[in-house]
Formats: sequence, C-alpha cells, structure tokens
Amino acid sequence: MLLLPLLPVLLLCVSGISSSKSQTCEDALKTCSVVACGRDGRDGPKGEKGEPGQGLRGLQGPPGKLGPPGNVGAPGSSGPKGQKGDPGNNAVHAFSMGKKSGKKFFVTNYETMPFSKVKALCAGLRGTVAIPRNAEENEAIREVAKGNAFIGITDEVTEGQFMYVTGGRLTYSNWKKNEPNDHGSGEDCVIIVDNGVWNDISCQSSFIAVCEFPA
Ligand code: FUC
Ligand code: CA
Ligand code: CA
Repeated sequence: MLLLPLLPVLLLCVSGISSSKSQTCEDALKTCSVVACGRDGRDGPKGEKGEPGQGLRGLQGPPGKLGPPGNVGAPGSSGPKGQKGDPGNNAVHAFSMGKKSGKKFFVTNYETMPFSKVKALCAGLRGTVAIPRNAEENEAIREVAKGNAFIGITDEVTEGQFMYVTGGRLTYSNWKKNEPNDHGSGEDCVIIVDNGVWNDISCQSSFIAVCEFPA
C-alpha cells in the first residue's frame, strides 16, 4: 500500500485517548498504542467577555489640605459685673478736705467767671454747679465761697420761673428782700451774697465758681 507515505503520521489509539489538554501528540505517542497526529487547526472564535476581576483595594490616601477659615461669629453676651473700684484720688482728696459721707461736697478755687463758664468748669470736673436745696447746704456754700458766687438756678427758660439747672422747680429759696427783680435789661442767673441771701443777676457778669459733688 502507498497510503503510509501520503499521510504525515497516522496512528490509531485504541486503548483510550487521554483527556489532558496539555498533552501533546508526541506525549500521546508514548502512552497510546494507536494515535492519530495532524497539523494544528485554526484559532477558534473569540470567547465571551469574562466577569470583572476582584483586584485588591488600594490603601487609604493621606488627609486633604486644611480648608479656608470660617466667617467671624456673632459677639458674645456681656460678662459679669466687675468688683467695685477703689475710691480714687478725688475721693481721697475730698475725704482729706473734711467731706462727710451722705453729704454733698462743695468746692471752689475762688476764680470768677460768667455763668456759662462755671457750668463748663464743673462739668469738666464731673460735677455740677453748686445748688443749695436747704439752709444747711446754703450755709455750706456760703462758707466755701467766702464771696458772691453763682448757684445753679436760673429763669432763662421762662422769665420769673426759677429752675434748677439740673431740672425742676425750686423747693427751697433764700431771696434777699425785693429780689428777684430782673433788674435793668434783665437778670436770669442767681448769686449767693456774703450773708447767704440770694440776688438775681446777669448771667454774663462774673462771680465765684462753686461746684458740687454727690453725697
Ligand atoms: C439791685 C439788684 C440787681 C443789681 C443792682 C445793682 O437792683 O437787684 O441785681 O445788683 O441792685
Ligand atoms: Ca429774670
Ligand atoms: Ca436782682
């Protein structure tokens, strides 16, 4: 027969073909008594896409950068009331000058000036123009002034109606006889004279400045 030279290799394996996929034709020759060996066939069709893999998750990254500052908050509520302060030099001086607790303190430097200046001077000292509200205070002012001094009473708002510069109608007065008389071109301020009686006088005239400080 001339069949054998025409076929590359033809052997029949009759004693069972191995199922191992990695076994080559040459391997089969060793284990099988009859094997048919030919050329490799063409590549088969492409397989279906596989399931997604389950790769290892990466490590957590470093923390991000600091964010921008927030808006300014609303003001807080006010704190608790502080402790009472010390008396200060003014109180020490008033004490050294004989100020009694519960009593007003009257002060002068004997300087004379118009009434508007007296008001400004006393305000600058955190006080007010001296006002006698009773005989005792009237005497205290007279003793301090030792001369004609303005007191904090005027009828500048309504002629003939004397008021305290701090407000309110008079509750005590010590007018000299025939005063107030709004003499000449008018008199709307008041002075306490040597013996303690009062006279209405021009606010533009100059008299001793006396200030008072609280009791
Ligand atoms: C009396 C007073 C006036 C002024 C005049 C000189 O008339 O009432 O205020 O002092 O004297
Ligand atoms: Ca007057
Ligand atoms: Ca007068």
